[in-house]
Amino acid sequence: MSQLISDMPVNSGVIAAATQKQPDASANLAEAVSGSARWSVSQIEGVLDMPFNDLLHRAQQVHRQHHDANTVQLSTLISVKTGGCPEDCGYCPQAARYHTGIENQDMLPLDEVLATAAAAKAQGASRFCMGAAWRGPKQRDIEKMAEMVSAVKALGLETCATLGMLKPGQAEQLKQAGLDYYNHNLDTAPEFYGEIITTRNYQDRLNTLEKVRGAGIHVCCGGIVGMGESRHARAGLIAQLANLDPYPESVPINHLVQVEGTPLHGTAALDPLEFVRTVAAARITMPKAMVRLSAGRQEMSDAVQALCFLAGANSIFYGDKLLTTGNPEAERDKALFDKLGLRSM
Ligand code: SAM
Ligand code: DTB
Ligand code: SF4
Repeated sequence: MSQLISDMPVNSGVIAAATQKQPDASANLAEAVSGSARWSVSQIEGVLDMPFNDLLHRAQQVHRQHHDANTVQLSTLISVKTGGCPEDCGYCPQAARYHTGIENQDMLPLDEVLATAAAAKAQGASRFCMGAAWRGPKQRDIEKMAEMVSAVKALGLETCATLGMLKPGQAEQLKQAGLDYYNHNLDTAPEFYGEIITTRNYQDRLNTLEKVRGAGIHVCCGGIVGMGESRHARAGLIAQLANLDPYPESVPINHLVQVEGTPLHGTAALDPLEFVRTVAAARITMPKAMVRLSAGRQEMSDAVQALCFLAGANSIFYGDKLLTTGNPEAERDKALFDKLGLRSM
C-alpha cells in the first residue's frame, strides 16, 4: 500500500547536488526516469531554492529530453454534477457548507455532456475531463458515469474523470467503460493538509490513487499552490507526488482560485515566480509526466504562463470554464500559443 513519506532517506545515487546551488542532477535524473528515484523533501527544497535561471535551465533540459518543447496538450473540463458537496476542502466553491453563490446542479443529462465534448473536440481539445462534486460516487452514479465515459470515448476523445474517493470495484467499472485517466489530487503536503481539509485524510487519497493504479487507469494527481503554504510545504507536495511508484502520468499544478465565501478567500497572494518554481520542480522530479498548468491561468499574465511552459508545463485546461470558475477564452489561448509558437495536441 502507498505510504505517506516524510523526510525519508533516499536511494543511493540520488542527487545530493540538488541541495547545492549548482546541481549536477544527471545521476538522479537517470533514476527518476527509470522510476526508482526517491526524493527527500530537503532535496526538493534544494531544487526549489536554486537560482531561478539555473532552475529553469535544468527544467528545460529535462523537458527537452522527454517531450517536444513546443507542444502543449489540451484538456477540456466539464462539471457533470455541481455544488452541494459534503466535504470541507477550504479552497472549494462547491462545498455545501460555504456560501459561495454557486448554483447546485444534479447530474447533467448525457446528451448535454456529449454536445460539450463534441464542441471541445472541434475546438482542438484531445482529452475531456468530467468532474463531480461528490465525496465519492454511489453505485448508481458509477453506472451513469460509465455510460458517459463510453459515449465520450466514442467521439474519439481521451477520457478523464474526477469523482472523489472510490470504493472497491468502482475503478474497474470505469476502466471497463473506457476511462483513460482518473484525477485525484493530494492537494498539498501532509503537514499542511489538516489546515485545508478535515473530512478525508491523506491516506484516504493515497488509497483511492492505489485503486486507480490497480485498475490500470492512468493516474492524474497534483495539488494546489498559493494556499498560504511555505516553500517547504510545496517541496513536501512534490515529494509525495514524485515518490508515488510509479509517479503520475499527469500532474496538475493548480494555483488557488480564491472564491469569496471559502475559508481560503483572502489568503495572501503568492509571488508568481514561486508558482513557476513549483512547476519546474515537478518537471525535474517527474521527467516523463505531463505537467499541467491548471487552475489559476485566468488570473495569470501571458509572461508568467510563458515561464511556466519554459519550466516544463506541457498541458493546460482549455475552454472558458474550469468547473465553476473562469478559464481564459479559447481565443486568448490561441493568441498566446501563436505568440509563443506553441502547437497543441
Ligand atoms: N470532488 C472531487 C474531489 O475532490 O476529488 C472531484 C472534483 S475537485 C473540484 C478536483 C480538484 O480541483 C481538487 O482536488 C482541487 O485540487 C481542485 N480545486 C478545487 N477548487 C479549487 C480552487 N478554488 N482553486 C484551485 N484548485 C481547486
Ligand atoms: C485539477 O487538478 N484542477 C481542475 C481538475 N483537476 C478537476 C479543477 C480546478 C477547479 C477550480 C475551481 C473551480 O472551477 O471550481
Ligand atoms: Fe467536494 Fe471535491 Fe470540492 Fe472537496 S474539492 S469540497 S470533495 S467538490
